[in-house]
Amino acid sequence: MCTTCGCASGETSIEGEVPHEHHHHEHTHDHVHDHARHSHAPGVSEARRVAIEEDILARNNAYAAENRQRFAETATLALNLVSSPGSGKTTLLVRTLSELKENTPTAVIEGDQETSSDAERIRAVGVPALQINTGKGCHLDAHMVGHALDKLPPPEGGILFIENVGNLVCPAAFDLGEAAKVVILSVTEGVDKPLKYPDMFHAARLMLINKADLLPYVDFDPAAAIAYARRVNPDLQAITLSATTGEGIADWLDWLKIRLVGVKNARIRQLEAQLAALRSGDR
Ligand SMILES: Nc1nc2c(ncn2[C@@H]2O[C@H](COP(=O)(O)OP(=O)(O)O)[C@@H](O)[C@H]2O)c(=O)[nH]1
Ligand SMILES: [Mg+2]
Ligand SMILES: [Zn+2]
Ligand SMILES: [Zn+2]
Repeated sequence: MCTTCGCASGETSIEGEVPHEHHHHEHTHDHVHDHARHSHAPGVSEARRVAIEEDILARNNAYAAENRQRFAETATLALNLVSSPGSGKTTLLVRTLSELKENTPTAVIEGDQETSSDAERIRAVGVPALQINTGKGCHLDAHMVGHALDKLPPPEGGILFIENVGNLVCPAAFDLGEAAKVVILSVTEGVDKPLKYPDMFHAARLMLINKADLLPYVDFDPAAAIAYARRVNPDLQAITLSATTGEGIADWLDWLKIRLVGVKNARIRQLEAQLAALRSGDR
Protein backbone atom coordinates (compact mmCIF):
# COMPACT_ATOMS: atom_id res chain seq x y z
CA MET A 1 0.00 0.00 0.00
CA CYS A 2 1.00 3.64 0.14
CA THR A 3 3.46 3.43 2.96
CA THR A 4 5.60 1.43 0.57
CA CYS A 5 4.85 3.12 -2.74
CA GLY A 6 6.13 6.45 -1.46
CA CYS A 7 3.09 8.64 -1.89
CA ALA A 8 2.84 11.44 0.64
CA SER A 9 -0.28 13.17 1.90
CA GLY A 10 -0.31 16.88 2.50
CA GLU A 11 0.28 17.88 -1.10
CA THR A 12 -3.31 17.66 -2.13
CA SER A 13 -4.97 20.69 -3.63
CA ILE A 14 -8.58 21.15 -4.53
CA GLU A 15 -9.55 23.54 -7.31
CA GLY A 16 -10.34 26.98 -5.95
CA GLU A 17 -8.95 26.21 -2.50
CA VAL A 18 -5.83 27.74 -1.06
CA PRO A 19 -3.59 24.84 -0.02
CA HIS A 20 -3.40 24.22 3.73
CA GLU A 21 -6.24 26.59 4.50
CA HIS A 22 -8.71 23.81 4.50
CA HIS A 23 -9.26 23.04 8.12
CA HIS A 24 -12.39 25.13 8.61
CA HIS A 25 -14.96 22.48 7.93
CA GLU A 26 -17.33 20.31 9.81
CA HIS A 27 -15.98 16.84 10.16
CA THR A 28 -17.95 15.38 13.01
CA HIS A 29 -15.07 13.41 14.42
CA ASP A 30 -11.71 14.39 15.79
CA HIS A 31 -9.83 15.81 12.85
CA VAL A 32 -6.13 15.98 13.36
CA HIS A 33 -4.00 16.52 10.29
CA ASP A 34 -1.04 14.61 11.52
CA HIS A 35 0.75 14.37 8.25
CA ALA A 36 3.97 13.22 9.84
CA ARG A 37 2.25 9.87 10.27
CA HIS A 38 1.62 9.57 6.56
CA SER A 39 5.24 9.82 5.59
CA HIS A 40 7.39 6.96 4.52
CA ALA A 41 10.52 6.98 6.57
CA PRO A 42 12.98 4.58 4.98
CA GLY A 43 14.08 1.77 7.21
CA VAL A 44 10.93 1.54 9.30
CA SER A 45 10.37 -1.92 10.68
CA GLU A 46 7.78 -4.22 9.15
CA ALA A 47 5.66 -4.10 12.31
CA ARG A 48 5.80 -0.30 12.33
CA ARG A 49 4.90 -0.18 8.64
CA VAL A 50 1.86 -2.38 9.19
CA ALA A 51 0.79 -0.24 12.16
CA ILE A 52 1.10 2.91 10.04
CA GLU A 53 -0.94 1.35 7.25
CA GLU A 54 -3.67 0.27 9.63
CA ASP A 55 -3.77 3.75 11.10
CA ILE A 56 -4.07 5.40 7.68
CA LEU A 57 -6.86 3.05 6.64
CA ALA A 58 -8.74 3.43 9.94
CA ARG A 59 -8.72 7.21 9.55
CA ASN A 60 -9.76 6.88 5.95
CA ASN A 61 -12.66 4.63 6.90
CA ALA A 62 -13.96 7.20 9.39
CA TYR A 63 -14.03 9.87 6.67
CA ALA A 64 -15.56 7.40 4.23
CA ALA A 65 -18.40 6.77 6.70
CA GLU A 66 -19.11 10.52 6.78
CA ASN A 67 -19.20 10.68 2.99
CA ARG A 68 -21.43 7.61 2.82
CA GLN A 69 -23.86 9.22 5.25
CA ARG A 70 -23.95 12.32 3.09
CA PHE A 71 -24.65 10.26 -0.02
CA ALA A 72 -27.44 8.36 1.77
CA GLU A 73 -29.11 11.57 2.97
CA THR A 74 -29.08 13.07 -0.51
CA ALA A 75 -30.01 9.78 -2.25
CA THR A 76 -26.86 10.09 -4.33
CA LEU A 77 -25.37 7.12 -6.12
CA ALA A 78 -21.61 7.61 -5.71
CA LEU A 79 -19.31 5.55 -7.91
CA ASN A 80 -15.54 5.32 -7.69
CA LEU A 81 -14.02 4.81 -11.16
CA VAL A 82 -10.65 3.10 -10.99
CA SER A 83 -8.22 1.92 -13.67
CA SER A 84 -4.74 2.35 -15.11
CA PRO A 85 -4.04 5.70 -16.76
CA GLY A 86 -5.51 5.91 -20.24
CA SER A 87 -8.15 3.16 -20.01
CA GLY A 88 -10.74 5.73 -21.06
CA LYS A 89 -12.38 6.85 -17.80
CA THR A 90 -12.82 10.48 -18.81
CA THR A 91 -13.90 9.62 -22.36
CA LEU A 92 -16.47 7.22 -20.93
CA LEU A 93 -17.66 9.84 -18.45
CA VAL A 94 -18.10 12.45 -21.17
CA ARG A 95 -20.28 10.07 -23.17
CA THR A 96 -22.19 8.81 -20.13
CA LEU A 97 -22.92 12.31 -18.87
CA SER A 98 -24.12 13.45 -22.27
CA GLU A 99 -26.63 10.60 -22.20
CA LEU A 100 -27.69 11.09 -18.58
CA LYS A 101 -27.72 14.81 -18.01
CA GLU A 102 -31.16 15.40 -19.54
CA ASN A 103 -32.94 13.32 -16.89
CA THR A 104 -30.50 12.67 -14.07
CA PRO A 105 -28.62 15.12 -11.84
CA THR A 106 -24.89 14.38 -12.12
CA ALA A 107 -21.57 15.71 -10.87
CA VAL A 108 -17.96 14.59 -11.12
CA ILE A 109 -14.97 14.70 -8.80
CA GLU A 110 -11.76 14.30 -10.77
CA GLY A 111 -8.52 13.02 -9.29
CA ASP A 112 -5.15 13.40 -10.99
CA GLN A 113 -1.66 14.15 -9.76
CA GLU A 114 -1.56 17.37 -11.78
CA THR A 115 -3.71 19.51 -14.14
CA SER A 116 -7.43 20.29 -14.22
CA SER A 117 -7.85 19.13 -17.77
CA ASP A 118 -10.20 16.25 -16.95
CA ALA A 119 -12.50 18.52 -14.90
CA GLU A 120 -12.51 20.93 -17.84
CA ARG A 121 -13.48 18.10 -20.21
CA ILE A 122 -16.43 17.31 -17.92
CA ARG A 123 -17.51 20.96 -17.52
CA ALA A 124 -17.51 21.26 -21.30
CA VAL A 125 -20.41 18.78 -21.27
CA GLY A 126 -22.30 21.13 -18.94
CA VAL A 127 -21.91 19.00 -15.81
CA PRO A 128 -20.42 20.38 -12.57
CA ALA A 129 -16.94 19.02 -11.89
CA LEU A 130 -14.21 19.65 -9.37
CA GLN A 131 -10.58 18.66 -9.76
CA ILE A 132 -8.49 17.31 -6.93
CA ASN A 133 -4.74 17.27 -7.55
CA THR A 134 -2.94 14.77 -5.38
CA GLY A 135 0.60 15.98 -6.10
CA LYS A 136 2.85 13.05 -5.22
CA GLY A 137 -0.18 11.07 -4.04
CA CYS A 138 -1.26 8.06 -6.07
CA HIS A 139 -4.93 7.79 -5.05
CA LEU A 140 -7.87 9.77 -3.73
CA ASP A 141 -8.76 9.28 -0.10
CA ALA A 142 -12.04 9.85 1.71
CA HIS A 143 -10.79 12.96 3.45
CA MET A 144 -10.01 14.71 0.15
CA VAL A 145 -13.40 13.69 -1.20
CA GLY A 146 -15.10 15.09 1.92
CA HIS A 147 -13.48 18.46 1.25
CA ALA A 148 -14.47 18.31 -2.40
CA LEU A 149 -18.09 17.65 -1.35
CA ASP A 150 -18.06 20.89 0.63
CA LYS A 151 -17.48 22.71 -2.66
CA LEU A 152 -19.41 20.42 -4.98
CA PRO A 153 -22.55 19.18 -3.22
CA PRO A 154 -23.67 15.63 -4.07
CA PRO A 155 -26.29 15.74 -6.84
CA GLU A 156 -29.52 14.98 -5.00
CA GLY A 157 -31.29 11.89 -6.35
CA GLY A 158 -28.55 11.59 -8.95
CA ILE A 159 -25.11 10.18 -9.65
CA LEU A 160 -21.73 11.39 -8.44
CA PHE A 161 -18.86 9.93 -10.42
CA ILE A 162 -15.46 10.02 -8.78
CA GLU A 163 -12.68 9.47 -11.31
CA ASN A 164 -9.77 8.22 -9.27
CA VAL A 165 -6.08 8.69 -10.04
CA GLY A 166 -4.98 6.28 -12.77
CA ASN A 167 -3.43 3.46 -10.75
CA LEU A 168 -4.48 -0.17 -10.40
CA VAL A 169 -2.88 -0.57 -6.98
CA CYS A 170 -3.43 1.98 -4.21
CA PRO A 171 -7.00 3.16 -4.94
CA ALA A 172 -8.17 -0.40 -4.20
CA ALA A 173 -7.46 0.08 -0.50
CA PHE A 174 -9.23 3.41 -0.04
CA ASP A 175 -12.97 3.48 0.54
CA LEU A 176 -14.28 6.91 -0.46
CA GLY A 177 -17.79 6.20 0.83
CA GLU A 178 -18.89 5.12 -2.63
CA ALA A 179 -21.66 2.62 -3.34
CA ALA A 180 -19.36 0.70 -5.66
CA LYS A 181 -15.98 0.73 -7.30
CA VAL A 182 -16.15 0.36 -11.07
CA VAL A 183 -12.92 -0.88 -12.61
CA ILE A 184 -12.23 -0.06 -16.25
CA LEU A 185 -9.95 -2.39 -18.19
CA SER A 186 -9.26 -1.48 -21.79
CA VAL A 187 -8.58 -4.14 -24.39
CA THR A 188 -5.05 -2.83 -25.04
CA GLU A 189 -3.98 -3.69 -21.49
CA GLY A 190 -4.08 -7.49 -21.75
CA VAL A 191 -6.39 -10.10 -20.25
CA ASP A 192 -4.02 -10.96 -17.40
CA LYS A 193 -4.36 -7.69 -15.46
CA PRO A 194 -7.02 -9.01 -13.05
CA LEU A 195 -4.53 -11.71 -11.98
CA LYS A 196 -1.63 -9.27 -11.71
CA TYR A 197 -3.60 -6.63 -9.79
CA PRO A 198 -6.12 -8.78 -7.90
CA ASP A 199 -6.86 -6.31 -5.11
CA MET A 200 -8.50 -3.88 -7.48
CA PHE A 201 -10.63 -6.49 -9.23
CA HIS A 202 -11.55 -7.94 -5.86
CA ALA A 203 -12.67 -4.53 -4.58
CA ALA A 204 -14.76 -3.68 -7.64
CA ARG A 205 -18.44 -4.45 -8.14
CA LEU A 206 -18.41 -3.96 -11.90
CA MET A 207 -15.74 -4.29 -14.57
CA LEU A 208 -16.11 -2.31 -17.77
CA ILE A 209 -14.05 -3.67 -20.64
CA ASN A 210 -13.48 -0.53 -22.70
CA LYS A 211 -12.22 0.14 -26.23
CA ALA A 212 -14.19 -2.80 -27.64
CA ASP A 213 -13.90 -1.08 -31.04
CA LEU A 214 -10.20 -2.09 -31.00
CA LEU A 215 -10.88 -5.81 -30.49
CA PRO A 216 -10.21 -6.64 -34.16
CA TYR A 217 -6.68 -5.25 -33.85
CA VAL A 218 -5.51 -6.61 -30.50
CA ASP A 219 -5.11 -10.04 -28.97
CA PHE A 220 -7.69 -9.70 -26.22
CA ASP A 221 -10.46 -12.17 -25.45
CA PRO A 222 -13.10 -10.48 -23.26
CA ALA A 223 -14.35 -13.88 -22.04
CA ALA A 224 -10.85 -14.73 -20.82
CA ALA A 225 -10.50 -11.37 -19.06
CA ILE A 226 -13.84 -11.92 -17.33
CA ALA A 227 -12.86 -15.47 -16.32
CA TYR A 228 -9.59 -14.22 -14.80
CA ALA A 229 -11.37 -11.40 -12.99
CA ARG A 230 -13.93 -13.82 -11.55
CA ARG A 231 -11.12 -15.97 -10.19
CA VAL A 232 -10.37 -13.12 -7.81
CA ASN A 233 -13.97 -11.92 -7.50
CA PRO A 234 -16.67 -14.46 -8.41
CA ASP A 235 -19.43 -11.85 -8.02
CA LEU A 236 -17.90 -9.28 -10.37
CA GLN A 237 -20.29 -8.04 -13.02
CA ALA A 238 -18.88 -7.20 -16.45
CA ILE A 239 -19.90 -5.10 -19.44
CA THR A 240 -17.93 -4.80 -22.68
CA LEU A 241 -18.27 -1.41 -24.34
CA SER A 242 -16.64 1.34 -26.36
CA ALA A 243 -16.64 4.89 -25.07
CA THR A 244 -15.87 6.19 -28.54
CA THR A 245 -18.36 4.26 -30.71
CA GLY A 246 -21.04 3.86 -28.04
CA GLU A 247 -21.38 0.11 -28.44
CA GLY A 248 -22.41 -1.50 -25.14
CA ILE A 249 -23.11 1.88 -23.52
CA ALA A 250 -26.83 1.05 -23.18
CA ASP A 251 -25.96 -1.84 -20.82
CA TRP A 252 -23.85 0.48 -18.69
CA LEU A 253 -26.65 3.07 -18.57
CA ASP A 254 -29.09 0.32 -17.51
CA TRP A 255 -26.71 -0.75 -14.75
CA LEU A 256 -26.53 2.86 -13.53
CA LYS A 257 -30.31 3.26 -13.56
CA ILE A 258 -30.88 0.08 -11.56
CA ARG A 259 -28.29 1.15 -8.98
CA LEU A 260 -29.81 4.62 -8.73
CA VAL A 261 -33.29 3.22 -8.11
CA GLY A 262 -31.76 1.07 -5.34
CA VAL A 263 -30.24 4.15 -3.69
CA LYS A 264 -33.49 6.11 -3.88
CA ASN A 265 -35.49 3.20 -2.46
CA ALA A 266 -33.02 2.89 0.41
CA ARG A 267 -33.52 6.59 1.17
CA ILE A 268 -37.31 6.21 1.12
CA ARG A 269 -37.08 3.25 3.53
CA GLN A 270 -34.81 5.29 5.79
CA LEU A 271 -37.25 8.23 5.86
CA GLU A 272 -40.21 5.92 6.45
CA ALA A 273 -38.39 4.34 9.40
CA GLN A 274 -37.66 7.79 10.83
CA LEU A 275 -41.30 8.78 10.40
CA ALA A 276 -42.49 5.60 12.07
CA ALA A 277 -40.13 6.24 14.97
CA LEU A 278 -41.50 9.79 15.33
CA ARG A 279 -45.08 8.56 15.25
CA SER A 280 -44.49 5.89 17.87
CA GLY A 281 -42.81 8.56 20.00
CA ASP A 282 -46.02 10.66 19.75
CA ARG A 283 -48.14 7.89 21.10
N1 LIG B 1 -10.38 3.38 -29.59
C1 LIG B 1 -10.82 3.82 -28.42
N2 LIG B 1 -10.12 4.76 -27.75
C2 LIG B 1 -10.60 5.19 -26.57
C3 LIG B 1 -11.80 4.71 -26.01
N3 LIG B 1 -11.99 5.32 -24.82
C4 LIG B 1 -10.97 6.16 -24.66
N4 LIG B 1 -10.11 6.10 -25.71
C5 LIG B 1 -8.88 6.84 -25.90
O1 LIG B 1 -7.96 6.49 -24.88
C6 LIG B 1 -7.16 7.60 -24.51
C7 LIG B 1 -7.25 7.84 -23.00
O2 LIG B 1 -8.58 8.21 -22.68
P1 LIG B 1 -8.96 8.97 -21.34
O3 LIG B 1 -10.44 9.07 -21.31
O4 LIG B 1 -8.19 10.23 -21.19
O5 LIG B 1 -8.46 7.91 -20.25
P2 LIG B 1 -8.32 8.05 -18.64
O6 LIG B 1 -6.89 8.35 -18.37
O7 LIG B 1 -8.71 6.72 -18.12
O8 LIG B 1 -9.25 9.13 -18.21
C8 LIG B 1 -7.66 8.77 -25.31
O9 LIG B 1 -6.82 8.91 -26.45
C9 LIG B 1 -9.06 8.34 -25.72
O10 LIG B 1 -9.49 8.91 -26.94
C10 LIG B 1 -12.53 3.70 -26.74
O11 LIG B 1 -13.59 3.21 -26.34
N5 LIG B 1 -11.98 3.30 -27.94
MG1 LIG C 1 -8.98 10.84 -17.01
ZN1 LIG D 1 0.24 4.58 -3.21
ZN1 LIG E 1 -9.60 18.35 6.50
